[in-house]
Amino acid sequence: MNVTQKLISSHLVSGKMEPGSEIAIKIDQTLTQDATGTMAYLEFEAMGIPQVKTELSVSYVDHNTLQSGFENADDHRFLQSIASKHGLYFSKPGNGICHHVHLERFAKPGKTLIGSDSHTPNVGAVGMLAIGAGGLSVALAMAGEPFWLVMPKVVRVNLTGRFQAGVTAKDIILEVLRNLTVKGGVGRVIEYTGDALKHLTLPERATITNMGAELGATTSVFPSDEQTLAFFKAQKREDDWSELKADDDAVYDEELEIDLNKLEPLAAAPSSPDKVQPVSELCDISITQVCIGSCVNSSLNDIISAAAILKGKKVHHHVSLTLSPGSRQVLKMITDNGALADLVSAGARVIECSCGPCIGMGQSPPTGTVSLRTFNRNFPGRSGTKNDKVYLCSPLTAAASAITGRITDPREFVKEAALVTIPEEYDIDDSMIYLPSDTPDEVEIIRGPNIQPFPEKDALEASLKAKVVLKTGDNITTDDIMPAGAKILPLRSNIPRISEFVFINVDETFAERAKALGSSIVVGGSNYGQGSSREHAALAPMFLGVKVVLAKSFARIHKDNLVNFGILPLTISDDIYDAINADDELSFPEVAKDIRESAEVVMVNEKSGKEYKIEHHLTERERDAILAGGTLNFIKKKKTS
Ligand code: MIC
Ligand code: SF4
Repeated sequence: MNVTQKLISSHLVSGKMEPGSEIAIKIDQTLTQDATGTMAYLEFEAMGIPQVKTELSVSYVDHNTLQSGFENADDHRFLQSIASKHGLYFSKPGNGICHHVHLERFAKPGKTLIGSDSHTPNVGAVGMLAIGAGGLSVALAMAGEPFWLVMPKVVRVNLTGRFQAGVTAKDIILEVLRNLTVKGGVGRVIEYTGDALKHLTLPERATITNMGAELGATTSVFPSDEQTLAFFKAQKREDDWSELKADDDAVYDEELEIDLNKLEPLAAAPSSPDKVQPVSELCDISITQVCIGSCVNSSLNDIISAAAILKGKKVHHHVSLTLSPGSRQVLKMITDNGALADLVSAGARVIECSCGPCIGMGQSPPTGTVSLRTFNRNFPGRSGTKNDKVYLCSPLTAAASAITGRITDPREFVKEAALVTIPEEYDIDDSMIYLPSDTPDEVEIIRGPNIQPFPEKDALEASLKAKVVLKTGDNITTDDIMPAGAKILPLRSNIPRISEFVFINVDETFAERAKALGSSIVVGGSNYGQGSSREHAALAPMFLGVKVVLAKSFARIHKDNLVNFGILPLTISDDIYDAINADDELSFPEVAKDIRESAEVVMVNEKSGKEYKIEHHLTERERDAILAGGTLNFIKKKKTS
């Protein structure tokens, strides 16, 4: 077996390990972050389970850290109190980005993790099966329920050779994205093998598994080997380590070879992580901003290597350079070893250890200019500036460019290939991680006015007739559906208010029109709902009356979220897509019966009078959820019957 199959088979509770069939796995660990966490805990509360049933569950605060009103601060207090009451660890704001801290302090080879954030696969670096999911799926896992997924194909990415000067782990994942695109990982786990692993440290592996999310992959995974052991020793967690390797005769469904000797510095051009080009072809593009940080590239080594380039130099006068370290551990260590002083002397603006500019929480770039970021996503408008031009690159490319004021090949500054190493000992201080209460009955949950109950939904109607409120193209992201940023993120705990912003950057009349229609349908192209795990991209449209999404294909997490909240996701052919226009009225005369009893749903375009039969591809579990008006309704129904 390969590593993926070993991880799945040791946790399998239902189904067969045949690619494409539905399986359920036992979940050992969960994580949430604040922007998705408040809803996840409200959902968990609704299940009436006093203590989490996982081996470990952690609640992090790292996204909504800008407190420009009461909302975020109130949400933090809610999260802290609910963690204490229900048996969760709580990582305080300032302690770091969830994926980073989880890698340092909690990840364990051989275990499973689901997290309400799409970059949860970050800790696949240690040889665990770590999957991003909607908040409700995480709440269910905390309640002891298994996690359902489609058995993935396993793609082997074989890494050979050694990095040349100026080339890093970020360039590996950009090369994988160039090859496979943002849809190439759908229904797949990306498993890394090869000689080059000997030299690839854990934080470098995490850069690769983290950004595997941009492939649409279920997750990415490395074996647990000597490098893994070295990392666990340095984190003083040697006892948490165990070996996990693929069998010598392991088979894979697909293969990709990458020779590190031939790799050069790469960058993803605006506005998709797979628009990858060699940095050498982008040189001379003038920039106004460089951001170093985000969960994909904010490790100790990432920052030290950027600081080494900037040491003794000054940031170009047209450029604003920001730094957001991945964790307090990293911040403390760059303070002690002088790298922070080098960066500050060069002119860096230091932001706290959080997601920050990555999710548009401040630092939106100036209009019409280029921002160069070490991040993992450059979806349109995500930076908070309309028509933004964000390029994604490695910390070396970022540092070199900050000096010159234009996109710069780091090989202008880095002449020799350096072997990345990790310290023998990291600086361990878990004092900003709080343990759950010993006396949970005495803990009072603190709810500010921002926390609103989540909306109820009725069971699926017997028949449906509704207008197409919006028709979109391919690769619609959850940032398009439910934008984030400093203004909208604080409303994550308040569905009625956040719903006013659905599709606002695509069509600012969307919310108003959808509400006026009462019931409506959205039509999308392929890879609809790529990107984030935010269930608000399903919950808020559901609140506005969206009943069905017709798309050529769906991103995995978003499809689960639609089902979880009772919106019917139907996969349509190119011909059907072409035959539907915005404003058309579509009817589903016997939708509930079709879903209950048949593999197809009948749809009529009332305008043209044409009838279509659409295969719904729903599993039995998904059918039950859709018929009940969502997973939570289904669970409640099951409990009372
Ligand atoms: C993101 O990178 O888009 C986020 C913000 O981390 C999201 C979660 C969210 O929307 O709260 C994700 O990746 O799942
Ligand atoms: Fe935070 Fe950005 Fe990572 Fe999402 S991708 S978890 S917003 S740092």
